[in-house]
Amino acid sequence: MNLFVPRQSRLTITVAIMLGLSACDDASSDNQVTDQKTNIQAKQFLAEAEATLSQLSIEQNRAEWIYNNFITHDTAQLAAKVGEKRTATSVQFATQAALYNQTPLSKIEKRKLNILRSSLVLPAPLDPNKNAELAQINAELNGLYGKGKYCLKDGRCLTQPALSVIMAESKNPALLLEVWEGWRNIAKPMRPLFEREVALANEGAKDLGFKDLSVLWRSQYDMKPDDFSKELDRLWTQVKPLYDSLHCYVRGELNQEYGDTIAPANGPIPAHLLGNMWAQSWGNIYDAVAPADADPGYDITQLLREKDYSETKMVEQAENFFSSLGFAPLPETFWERSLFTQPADRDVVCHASAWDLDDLDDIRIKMCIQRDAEDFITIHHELGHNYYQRAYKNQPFIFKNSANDGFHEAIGDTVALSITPSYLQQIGLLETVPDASKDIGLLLRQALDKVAFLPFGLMIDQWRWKVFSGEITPEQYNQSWWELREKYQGVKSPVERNETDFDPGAKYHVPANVPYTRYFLAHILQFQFHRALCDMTQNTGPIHRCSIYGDKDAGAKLNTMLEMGQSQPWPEALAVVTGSQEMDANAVLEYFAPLQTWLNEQNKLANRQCGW
Ligand code: X8Z
Ligand code: ZN
Repeated sequence: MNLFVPRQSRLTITVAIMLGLSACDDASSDNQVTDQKTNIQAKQFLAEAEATLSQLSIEQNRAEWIYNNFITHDTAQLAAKVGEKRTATSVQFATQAALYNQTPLSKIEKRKLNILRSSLVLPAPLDPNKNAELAQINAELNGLYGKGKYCLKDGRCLTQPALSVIMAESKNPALLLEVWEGWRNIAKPMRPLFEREVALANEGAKDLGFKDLSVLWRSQYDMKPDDFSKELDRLWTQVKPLYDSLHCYVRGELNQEYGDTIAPANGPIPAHLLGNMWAQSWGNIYDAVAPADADPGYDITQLLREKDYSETKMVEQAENFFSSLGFAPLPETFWERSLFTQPADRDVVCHASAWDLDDLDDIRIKMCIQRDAEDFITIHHELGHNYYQRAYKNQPFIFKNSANDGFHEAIGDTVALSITPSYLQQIGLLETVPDASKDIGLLLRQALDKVAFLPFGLMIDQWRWKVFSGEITPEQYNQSWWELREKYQGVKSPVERNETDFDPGAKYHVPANVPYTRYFLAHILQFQFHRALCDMTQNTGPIHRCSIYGDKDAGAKLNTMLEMGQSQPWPEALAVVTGSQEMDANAVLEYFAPLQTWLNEQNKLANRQCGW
């Protein structure tokens, strides 16, 4: 098999290197590159790759920023054009990186080459026409999501943030169902585009020597792809009993609220009743399921409104938290260039994101902030990305990333775990800190967001990996989606679905092609980070009452890990903060231990049959 390698003499590569070797496989005797590369060539190659890619990255960031803030036909074309160029170049470098398998290299060089080879999430085939087609599809899918609207029976046409407010606040099951179903109409036209995207990206992954895109995505964790899958199973097994208890309790309470017809006492929970468009986190139904005698008696949404917090003030408050840990304030340009509120006059991608335009200091967020608790937490989440980006800005380009993608998603959430009652009191949002008798309420509120999320965080890529590997065919897209939703989350569609629907496309990360397992990892890691950082503070109470607010030592420890970027395997980075090299869901279990006991008691008292 001949492989076209630009700017190289033609090289013969055995089929073994083309197929099935993951990025963490060391050079083996199977990988026979006829033209042995020297270490000097490797150094030159890496220098060229970093210089070229870093320039292209900035160019693409700017085009994407404009497209995401101003969705039009023309901005889509400009974004696709730059995407095409960047992907073609990245694919070239990734292909060439594989040629140094037998070259004597330092650890750092080896790591850089591995990252170059395996960090694409949407690899294009070598054929330039197919690359252009893929870039076009990618931009189109993003646009379809960003422009998505549903016009209600009452005549109002709403975009995603407004529809989500209804899902969060309404207790009218007919309205919830209408909005739930209506939003999913935006995804139907995505189906053929997605199918083609998968075919092209799979071909791209094969061109790079991976069996399929699933193997490539799972090759980004410093371990063999199948070992990574096993690692996920292990973590999920650890937390599943806690999830089951929560599911059982919530289903019972919803049954009381809505009755047997709408919310049956057994089986999976209908997905439109959980306070969220995707039933991914359930904090918004806290009121409906709250324990009567342990409610802490405050609600952050209400507090923000009472104190008249503007969107900007919400961001300033989050910045203040990071400043209290010793992080330098955000630059002026952050405030000038970020998007905080949804513009009335144009389509934008409202899904919250954090950006690093120049890979140095031009950090920004883009969000259509709602003045509620959920978005107050999300702002911390986004700033976590920005502080991470700024912390690793002095790393070489290839290492300007998080230890693994779960780390990037975990930092802001870790900080947000410190939004405790006493923190809220310290910043003047809350008058009185509820006493220990209200802990179950506090923990339940947190579990509805964090524990409920776990199976959702896992199932999205369980679905996508099977799609990529061909185990799920296009004719089974929607049915298999709901099978996995039921298997992992114990939720079901409230209405009959069929294969003209494409429900995965109604979740941002599918059309945007953002891997999702990162959020599952983040939901485990953030509790490990929180526990470890709390151990450094004066905190003596339970871990869920601990806030690291104002603790410069904790901040410095966190920063040490952030500064490393992706320069070391993630277990090393994890050990910097936690002292351990293992991901471990015990921190989640410890945090929620009193709640789990309470949930089990409640389920027993109410004689509930758990499971689905
Ligand atoms: O997409 C996000 C962030 C941007 S990275 C807002 N999250 C996931 C989601 O919204 O589905 C954060 C939690 C999970
Ligand atoms: Zn994020």
